[in-house]
Amino acid sequence: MKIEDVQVIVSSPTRNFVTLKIRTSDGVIGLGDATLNGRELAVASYLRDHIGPLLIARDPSQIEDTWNYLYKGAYWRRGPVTMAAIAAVDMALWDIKGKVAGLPVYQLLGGASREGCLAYTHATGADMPELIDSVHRQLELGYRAIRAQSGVPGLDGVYGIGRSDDVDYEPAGRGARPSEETWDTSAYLRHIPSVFEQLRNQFGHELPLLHDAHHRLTPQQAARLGKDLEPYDLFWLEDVTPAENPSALRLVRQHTTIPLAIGEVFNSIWDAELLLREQLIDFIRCAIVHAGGITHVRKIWSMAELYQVRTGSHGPSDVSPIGLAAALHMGLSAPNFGIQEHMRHQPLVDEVFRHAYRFDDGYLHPGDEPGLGISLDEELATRYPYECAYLPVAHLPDGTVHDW
Ligand code: CS2
Ligand code: MG
Repeated sequence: MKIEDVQVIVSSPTRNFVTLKIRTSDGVIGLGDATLNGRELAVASYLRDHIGPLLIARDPSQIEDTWNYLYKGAYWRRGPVTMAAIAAVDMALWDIKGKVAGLPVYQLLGGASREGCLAYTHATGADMPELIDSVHRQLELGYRAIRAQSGVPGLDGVYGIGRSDDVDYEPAGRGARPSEETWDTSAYLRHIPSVFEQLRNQFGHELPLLHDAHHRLTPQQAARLGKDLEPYDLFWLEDVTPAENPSALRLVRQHTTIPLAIGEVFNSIWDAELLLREQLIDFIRCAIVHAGGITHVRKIWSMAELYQVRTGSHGPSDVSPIGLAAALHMGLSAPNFGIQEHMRHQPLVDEVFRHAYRFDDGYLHPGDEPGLGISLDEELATRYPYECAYLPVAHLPDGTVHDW
């Protein structure tokens, strides 16, 4: 069997997705997610112009070899664009391997280690009453772990605070330029502990609560936030400092016992290596789509296992259902699975990407269809062409561009 056709489909059923479709000489189709929020077309070009032609006539069963061919062969390694493109090829090849074997991918990865993957979802509110309502809504939907994000008094809008439907949280509207948000770390640090105090008073101490700081703090500020939140027993505090400096977490770790999670912007095991080896984190959060696919993330997770670090795959709505399915097959089988992020996709997205995975009573299961368990309605997808959209840019009140 040989790879006969490689297609890149960029579509925007409510938001942009880049999808790779590989067809073999036996007519088996494999799908991969290559979505890089705000930089989608760069990955599409990498796949179309540089990777697609190299895949023709290769043996689709040689997943590891193809991964190394694309990674080592290019000379230019790593980076989100390269690694998302390689990830898409990798997912599609695992999908094909599962379909050929007649097995769901989790069976190829060693079989189930648990009955389902514990999921957390987002609750958001501009103020406390809104946030409490949002937590209630998510609990009613069946979630058993909640990430809580809140508005900050004095700031107009804070990234991650959703609109009313709890599904979208990026700024409404798309456009040729990113929107701008004002950020004030002092106001944030003063406010957030009281948010978790009120959530604990309202929902008790057993509900796992998570919080995302979006890389906006210095190590000293992160240490202070961790200490201030300790009484509220968070499941994790996410992305406290900018991700490209792993040693920043040494200082944070020295000062707080709050569990730390990081990794959604990582694209290689080398981003995680020091954090794992020095046990500076408790959860590794790489997205399968942004870190080289199943083949590479499996290595990151195996290294994490040695250091008692559990997984917490990135799974917001900009990861397509294909990327989420890949995370669930890995999550179901990995010994050190921790939790899976789950932001529901809009109904139209679920129509374009029909999926075998299901959410039930707080847990996600990848389903038992052969491969990843996703089928793409291409005709429907092409009715929604790409629209330019960016993540917002954060700046301080005086206009200085800020980390995020
Ligand atoms: C967030 C993401 O889900 C998360 O934890 O940090 O929403 C992230 O901001 C987006 O995926 C960026 O594309
Ligand atoms: Mg995050």
